[in-house]
Amino acid sequence: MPEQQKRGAFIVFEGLDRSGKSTQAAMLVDRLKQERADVKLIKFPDRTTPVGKMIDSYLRSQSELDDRAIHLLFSANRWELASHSSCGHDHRCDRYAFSGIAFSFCKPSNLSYEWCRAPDIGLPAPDLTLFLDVGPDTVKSRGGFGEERYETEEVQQKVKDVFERIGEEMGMGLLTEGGWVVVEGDFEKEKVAEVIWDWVKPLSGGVSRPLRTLWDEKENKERNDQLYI
Ligand code: NYM
Ligand code: MG
Repeated sequence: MPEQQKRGAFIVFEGLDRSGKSTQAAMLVDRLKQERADVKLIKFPDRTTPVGKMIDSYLRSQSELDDRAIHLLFSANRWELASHSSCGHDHRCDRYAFSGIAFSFCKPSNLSYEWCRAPDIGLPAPDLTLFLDVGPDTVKSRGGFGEERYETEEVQQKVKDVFERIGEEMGMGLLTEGGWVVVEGDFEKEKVAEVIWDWVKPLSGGVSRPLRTLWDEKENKERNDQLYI
């Protein structure tokens, strides 16, 4: 495919609370901006939209919501951005649908895994998801931990277990279907950034294959033949 038809890669950062995602996403965007001007960093939840404001109030325990209702709000928050801005183009994203599943599935109300995944089916799929692997015992000692809902060691351990399941399902590695990569996050931030750069570099010149969609069965059948960058 000619260079000019390449699109920007859609790269997602996932991990526990206080695992360093926001820092690494910002460092990566700064680095990429030296090469291309159109790199955009988005973050979920996006607390600035009307839906995002409801989420923010819930996370800060200023309001109570049914577990299903808040789950659907998190998903709606992604869909509102997916339809406004072409979410899959030139974007680096701090959290995505995987956080949606991980944090809701481990709640005591026992929502099923399939139910948690369903509202996000059809969203733009990342080309690469970098899971920043930092243990619950580490994040609990980081500044600010405990200020928001879900920030307990017990919840973070459960969330980590669900993220592992998601990673296995997505498929590990850059050229496999889900592009899920585990990055050891318990090092100095510059060192972690270098490891991340090694993964991102092959995608930094753009991607040829069409943007895929998350968990779309029809597309899943077709896409295994198209694993080229
Ligand atoms: N969270 C985030 C969810 O429960 N579901 C979601 O879909 C997303 C995107 O919100 N504890 C949780 C994970 C975090 C919290 O995220 C706020 P952040 O990145 O700390 O602002
Ligand atoms: Mg947080």
